[in-house]
Amino acid sequence: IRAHEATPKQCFSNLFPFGVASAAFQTEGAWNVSGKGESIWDRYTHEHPELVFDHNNADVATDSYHKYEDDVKIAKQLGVTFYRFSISWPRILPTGLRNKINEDGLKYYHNVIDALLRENIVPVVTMYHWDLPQSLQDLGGWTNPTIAEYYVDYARVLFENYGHKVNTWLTFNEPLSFCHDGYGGYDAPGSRSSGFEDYLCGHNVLRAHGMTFRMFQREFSHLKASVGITLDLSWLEPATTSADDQEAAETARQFRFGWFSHPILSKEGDYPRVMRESIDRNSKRQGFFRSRLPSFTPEEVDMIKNSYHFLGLNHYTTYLVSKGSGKISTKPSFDDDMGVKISQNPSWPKTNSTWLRVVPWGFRKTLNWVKNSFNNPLLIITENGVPFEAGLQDVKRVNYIEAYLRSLHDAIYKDGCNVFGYTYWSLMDNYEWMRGYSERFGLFEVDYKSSNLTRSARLSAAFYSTVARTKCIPDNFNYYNYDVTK
Ligand code: PNW
Repeated sequence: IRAHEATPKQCFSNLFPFGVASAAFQTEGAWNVSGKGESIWDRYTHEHPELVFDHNNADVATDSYHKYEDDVKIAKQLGVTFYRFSISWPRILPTGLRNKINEDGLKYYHNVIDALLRENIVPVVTMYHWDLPQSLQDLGGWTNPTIAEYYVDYARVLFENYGHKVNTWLTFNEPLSFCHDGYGGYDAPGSRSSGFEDYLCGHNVLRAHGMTFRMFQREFSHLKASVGITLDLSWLEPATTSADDQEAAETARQFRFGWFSHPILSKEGDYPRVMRESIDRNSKRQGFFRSRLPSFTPEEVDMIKNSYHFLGLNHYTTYLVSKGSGKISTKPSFDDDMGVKISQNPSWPKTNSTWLRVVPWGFRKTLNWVKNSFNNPLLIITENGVPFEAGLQDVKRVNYIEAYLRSLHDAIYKDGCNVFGYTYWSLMDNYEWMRGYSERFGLFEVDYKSSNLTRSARLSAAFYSTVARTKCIPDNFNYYNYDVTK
């Protein structure tokens, strides 16, 4: 596109599905209701309210456990093709193990799925969106290798009960986030050690994912269903054109995305070479007898390689990468192993998240990088979204969505990226992990002060609804005459 040309109307194919997403812990509430077990996020936010930005917990959240029919109604109002939500492991298996199945929990998700199907909305199910049963964390959580078997048992319960109604499954949401930030940072379960536990977590998540995919192929091949995994990739752009910064940016992509995508999507399988070499080398320099990054057996490499029908991709923002100092501390860390400097350009527009700036061109670059690195795999955008202040006239959110959709459109129709489906995060405002209720990503605003947690359509809901129904990015969207209350 040349700058002087007016923006042409951009349409996606007639079948291109638009959806919205949510996650169990962020919306359901009812944390100890009807037999649900405690999750690591229940425990963490109850024990450490001081670590949550607004000191709140998700005991009620948007009360979707009781108000799921309202949620389905507003999704219907949008005219979306699908709704991506997650199942809470401890609501189904209160102790994490399948010796005790919570019938009320099973029933709840049947109700959600049936309500969606009645309205012709396709359910897309994430099996794990970070809310691990606390009793499994007491055994070491994702650092304990046995958890992979327990996860397969849980996944089997889901296929057995919902397999005839759900045909799109995601095993995990963003292992980078819950391994790096959870087992190496300040997310639940909290106080772990980076450069160690994050790698153990990643290793067992990859094993659990591969084993689940093979179990699905062996036991449920009669179901017409697809199984994938959601990974997050912020675009990582070299800070300058220097060869050093370009190499640093590629190293960062391999650490942050290749960590999980290379074992699953690459021809060779296993961890990216740069990750293996850097962590082996640093471990040796720090006096360890063996590498802090565990190794797969050749059988595991084969099991994990190609264990997907499609890849889910979450994309929000872009970072700049420059060469690191080459120094490492005696205390191990993922960041030292990656060994680069990451920043953002202060001129990029800010949002209500410190980590999220508006950089639409990064979306197209991300998709092209995935296309070129892994032979153009089938992708669904499982999350893209932005937080702004409360209020229904959210022009800034409309602008974000429009700009990112144009970038996506270019990636598909100019560059040939194999993307089928886009998901806005989120249907409505919800509990944003360590940021509590302070960050609002919703197309619908939630009034946390009202007794029934009223959901109200924002301007962005009207905009996104137009996109979802017409499959086109409107070139004449009227920002001011929409009655967002209808
Ligand atoms: C996602 N980053 O996490 C999660 O899947 C959602 O549950 C969450 O509500 C949403 O983003 C908004 O925060 C991310 O630093 C966390 O690029 C961090 C990043 C991206 C996604």
